[in-house]
Amino acid sequence: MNFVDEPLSVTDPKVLELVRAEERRQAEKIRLIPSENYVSRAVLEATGSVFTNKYSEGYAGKRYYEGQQFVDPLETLAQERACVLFGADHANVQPYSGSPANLAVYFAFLKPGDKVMGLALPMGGHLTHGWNVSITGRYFQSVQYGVRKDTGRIDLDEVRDLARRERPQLLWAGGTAYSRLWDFAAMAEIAREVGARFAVDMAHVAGLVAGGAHPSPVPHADVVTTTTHKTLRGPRGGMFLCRSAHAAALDKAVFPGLQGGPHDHTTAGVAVALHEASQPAFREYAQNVVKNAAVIAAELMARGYHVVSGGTDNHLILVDLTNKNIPGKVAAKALDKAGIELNYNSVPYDTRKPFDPSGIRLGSPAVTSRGMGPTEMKQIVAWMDRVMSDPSDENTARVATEVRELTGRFPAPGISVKG
Ligand code: DSN
Repeated sequence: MNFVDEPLSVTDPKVLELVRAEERRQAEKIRLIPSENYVSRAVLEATGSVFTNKYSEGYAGKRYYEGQQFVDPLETLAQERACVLFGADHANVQPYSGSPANLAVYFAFLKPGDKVMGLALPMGGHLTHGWNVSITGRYFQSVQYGVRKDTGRIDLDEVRDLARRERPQLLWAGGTAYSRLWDFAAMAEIAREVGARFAVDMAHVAGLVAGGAHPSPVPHADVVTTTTHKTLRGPRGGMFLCRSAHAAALDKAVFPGLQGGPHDHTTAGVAVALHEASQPAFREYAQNVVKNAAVIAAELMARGYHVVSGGTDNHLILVDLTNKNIPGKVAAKALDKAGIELNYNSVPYDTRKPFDPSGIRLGSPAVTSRGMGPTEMKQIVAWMDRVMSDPSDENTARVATEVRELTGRFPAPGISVKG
């Protein structure tokens, strides 16, 4: 047999071993990183398909390579599904991930040196919304808004005042550690008043928007960007949705502006995920994500934890551990040993450094995809509290045993091994 026909177990057992180990890890752990999830077996299958062999620079009907008989209908199907699901005029499913999708917005709408305004990274924003270490904060002037110290929430009066003073050309809404609803209509109004384009990065909440568990930014924004792998539960990828008037400029910014050939195997997985997201079961999942996050936040607060902004409206919870005398990183590492995976994170006005911050960030998408509900959320918070109160190896080992018993009862989607 030619080596190309051998299974992975024969060609590269080392890699297979790592794949199996990662499957087991994902099955055995309680995964609470709010930007992660489990894709379905169908999404895995489509993403691992022979579309990985194809080049297709260009767009359907106008490619720079031959052999597009099946790529064109695939990409068109994904675009149509995205437009129907989110009520958009136009969708582009080619961005490799969220950051390239966001860069396309800059390339389409701004010139280097123009001004961008977004939520600051330490306040819950994203690097690509103008933060200084990102190309978006280096090649563009950037002004950043924050959240109020007393409420942990965005104050629209402050955003409006800053926008009036600074007159940015681009205003971003959206973030990575903001647990409250955005008033997209009000943000759009501010952008209109100062003559800025209004872009929304809905990467974290795209699945909630699709499932009707979060207001949609699509009617309000010039462009909406997203990743496809967070709450939306697709393969790792990116996408944007926009009005027809902006479609040509934004498409051109993705290709040939920023990228070469789209990852057609990812497009296949995205198409499947968009189909799944249009089903009634996905609406139920989205509602349950929000319900589960609310239970986690309430249980943490009942145990004296400082949940930033006093709760959550979405899938995400940000906790300031200062009053518990345990740094975020120490907590996250002890919890990981106990089989509870989340990430250490800066909190607004953090006095500690980003690599050793005061907080942790967690969320409910992956555990909800496993079918866990309020009872399990309460149990998870009880375990978290036990670990953070006593991060010793003996204690984390005891909790890890109990965690594995729970995860064994909730099979991980797309993974055949038992927990
Ligand atoms: N890295 C993503 C997150 O974890 O939120 C944002 O890009």
